[in-house]
Amino acid sequence: MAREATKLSRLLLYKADASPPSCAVRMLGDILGLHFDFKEPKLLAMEHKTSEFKKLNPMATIPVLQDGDFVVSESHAIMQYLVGEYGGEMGKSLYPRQPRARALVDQCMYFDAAVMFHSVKAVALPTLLHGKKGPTSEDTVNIDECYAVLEAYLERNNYVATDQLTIADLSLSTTTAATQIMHKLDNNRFPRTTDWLARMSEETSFKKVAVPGLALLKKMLHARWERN
Ligand SMILES: N[C@@H](CCC(=O)N[C@@H](CS)C(=O)NCC(=O)O)C(=O)O
Repeated sequence: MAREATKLSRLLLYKADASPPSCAVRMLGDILGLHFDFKEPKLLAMEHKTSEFKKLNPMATIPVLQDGDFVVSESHAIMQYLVGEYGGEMGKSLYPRQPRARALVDQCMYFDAAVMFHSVKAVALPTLLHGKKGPTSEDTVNIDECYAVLEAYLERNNYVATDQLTIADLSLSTTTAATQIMHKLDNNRFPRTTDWLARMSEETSFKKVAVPGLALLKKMLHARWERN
C-alpha cells in the first residue's frame, strides 16, 4: 500500500533548479502532492564531487533522493521509487503495473537516461565547465536523431509510452525542453513531437517546475556562449 510521504517520512531531494532530471522528479512530486526538502549542491563549485556527496551517490550526479535512511540516485529510479512508495491510485497510470505497459514506459525511461539526456549533457557540461562555444553540427545531428525516435514513439501513442501521461513523459519532456535551447525542433519534420511538447507545456507541474528551471538553464548557457 502506498504511504503518505508527508506524514511518515521526510523526503530530502538534492537538486539544481536548472537540471532537467531534477525537474522531472519535482514535477512528479508536484503531481503526487509530495513535500520535498531541498539541498542544492553547487555543481560549478564541484560540490557534487566531494567524498561526502559521493557517499550518497558514487556517480556524483544530481538528483539524489533521501527518504529517511534510504538513499537513491538516478532520476528515473527515484521516480519509479516515489510512484511505488507514494503513488497511490495515480501511480497506476503514471507507472502502469501491467508488464507490457510498464515495459514500454521503461523503454522510454532508458532512452532518456542512456541516449537523449546525453545529447543535452554533451553540450551543457562542456559549456559550463570547459569553455565550449555552442552546439556543434555533430551535437545537432545527435539531437535530431533523438527527435526522430520521439516522433516514432508518438506515431504509436498520444504520449511517449502509452496513450496516457506516464513518468516517461516527465523525463523526456524536461530533456526535450532542454534540447530546445541547443537545437529547436523542426515542426515540419517532427509534428507529433512538437504537438506533444506543446501539450506537456500546458501541464501545471511543467509550468511550475520546468518552465522556470529551463529558463535558468537557457540564461546560463547563453551567457557562457557569449563569453566563451
Ligand atoms: N541519468 C542521470 C543524469 C544525472 C546528471 O547527469 N545530472 C547532472 C545535472 S543535470 C549532473 O549532476 N551533472 C554533474 C556531472 O555530471 O558532473 C539522471 O537522470 O539522474
